[in-house]
Amino acid sequence: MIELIGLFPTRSNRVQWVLEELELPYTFLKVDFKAGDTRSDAFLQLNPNGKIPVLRDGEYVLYESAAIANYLADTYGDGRLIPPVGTKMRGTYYQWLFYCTSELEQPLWTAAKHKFALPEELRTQAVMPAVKYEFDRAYQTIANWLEGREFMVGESFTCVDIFVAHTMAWANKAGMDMPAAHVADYMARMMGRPAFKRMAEKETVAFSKAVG
Ligand SMILES: N[C@@H](CCC(=O)N[C@@H](CS)C(=O)NCC(=O)O)C(=O)O
Repeated sequence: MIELIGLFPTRSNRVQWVLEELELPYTFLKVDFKAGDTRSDAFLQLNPNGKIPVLRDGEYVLYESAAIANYLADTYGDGRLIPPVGTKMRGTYYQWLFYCTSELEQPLWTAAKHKFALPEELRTQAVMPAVKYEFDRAYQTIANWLEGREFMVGESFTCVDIFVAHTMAWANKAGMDMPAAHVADYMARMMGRPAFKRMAEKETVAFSKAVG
């Protein structure tokens, strides 16, 4: 049985979206890092970094959202969500997946760390102009690439679309400027997918149960 360990809304949504796209049965164990759940001995045995998401597939444990997404697509995708190994398309897929996690996401994570994740004495607002500068550059690179394209890679939906749409949604929440209309259309298309809606619905139900 597959178990996703994470929290809504965090990078664990990327993994949950993959699970929903592949229509795999899974359970979702919620852990709240703000409440210290990810610092317990039991959690640190799974991920010594004390971070979510973590995936358990039987005895097998994996962390890092991009690694988990690739593992799931390779293992259970049956040709869906990831181009075949050894093709140029797979190379392009890796290019954008790594670009997303190292260039597009990095300034957002820097901003978040200086807002809440770092110890208070290490936080500074002085990083914010660099955050904006770096995000704008990465956003523009992706906006240029998306011009005239339906998906980030090739002619079909892949994990890269999940990562880019998730990260852009994060940027939106963080108040970044994202002026390109075709990027907004792309995001609306990605978030209009049945798998995304199923994930959002599950979260709404779980959230209302938790607060109700
Ligand atoms: N590169 C990791 C980043 C994981 C990460 O930083 N997760 C955040 C939540 S989105 C977290 O667990 N933060 C808790 C902390 O930093 O203590 C991935 O993509 O999985």
